[in-house]
Amino acid sequence: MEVVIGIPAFNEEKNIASIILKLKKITDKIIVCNDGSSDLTGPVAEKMGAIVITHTKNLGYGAAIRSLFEKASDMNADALITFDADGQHRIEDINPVLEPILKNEVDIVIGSRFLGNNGKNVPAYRKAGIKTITSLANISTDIKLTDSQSGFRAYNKRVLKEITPSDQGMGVSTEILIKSSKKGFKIKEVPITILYEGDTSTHHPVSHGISVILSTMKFISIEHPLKFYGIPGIFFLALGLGFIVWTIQIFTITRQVVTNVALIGLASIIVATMLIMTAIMLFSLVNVVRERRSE
Ligand SMILES: Nc1nc2c(ncn2[C@@H]2O[C@H](COP(=O)(O)OP(=O)(O)O)[C@@H](O)[C@H]2O)c(=O)[nH]1
Ligand SMILES: [Mg+2]
Repeated sequence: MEVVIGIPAFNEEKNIASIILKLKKITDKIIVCNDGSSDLTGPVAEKMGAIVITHTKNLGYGAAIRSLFEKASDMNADALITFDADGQHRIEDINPVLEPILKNEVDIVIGSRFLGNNGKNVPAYRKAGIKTITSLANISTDIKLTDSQSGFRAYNKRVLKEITPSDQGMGVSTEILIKSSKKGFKIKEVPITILYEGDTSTHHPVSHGISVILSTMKFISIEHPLKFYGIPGIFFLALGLGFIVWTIQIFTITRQVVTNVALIGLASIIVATMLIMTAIMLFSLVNVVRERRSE
């Protein structure tokens, strides 16, 4: 089995050499996606013998994952492991993450920071953010995950061939899971230990969290437009009709229109119409695009 390790890297000259050196014990097929770094990440990685994909400007984590998928697929890899460049992941966790793929048990393995009893290292505010995003992602995937945001994963060949990540940023982690679940790929989590020493984050946690939540909602809405817009649409329709009926009832008794009640009714019906139209239009659009793609 040809195993490739892919490392997304943005300004990681401090860590990249030692990581590549350690990973060499596992495979000599190491790809680094140097995503517009302004430091020596690219030259250092190349010197260490990695295959380097260069983005001339910073496109984001998701764009790097996409480049790694494409390169691994071109190399005809049987498995791709994604591994962070900042030294937070441990080399000794690679075997457990890879094993279910080698045994052909599942298609994707996620190295979870929370499975078992090992969430202790994760700062509380990060834990809260990751949990929120993961519960959002769980709406759309069949299995109940504990860590949808881990960058430490293994993918088999089928996933590399069939999934094309499109999110440019950190939202790619949930995007891949939502698309994979739709295709019926099997996903499993195994516990890993995450290290928090030194500089471990590129982005501010708040903007990072918000952008991932928005992106996850986008992918859920595309995968399940009828549910995503239709259910709130029906809710607002019922609410609006309720207020209109109420307005009429008051009118028949008092011959007066209570404007506030009537306005809430009208506004709800307008919102409902918009949501229901969005649901139908998006549903049709997504299906037309899918049909064209499979022609
Ligand atoms: N290619 C690329 N990689 C990035 C970017 N931002 C972060 N990374 C890499 O993605 C990995 C995880 O990023 P990090 O900021 O540590 O995420 P966190 O630990 O979840 O906060 C590291 O290897 C980073 O070098 C980016 O804009 N482009
Ligand atoms: Mg990190």
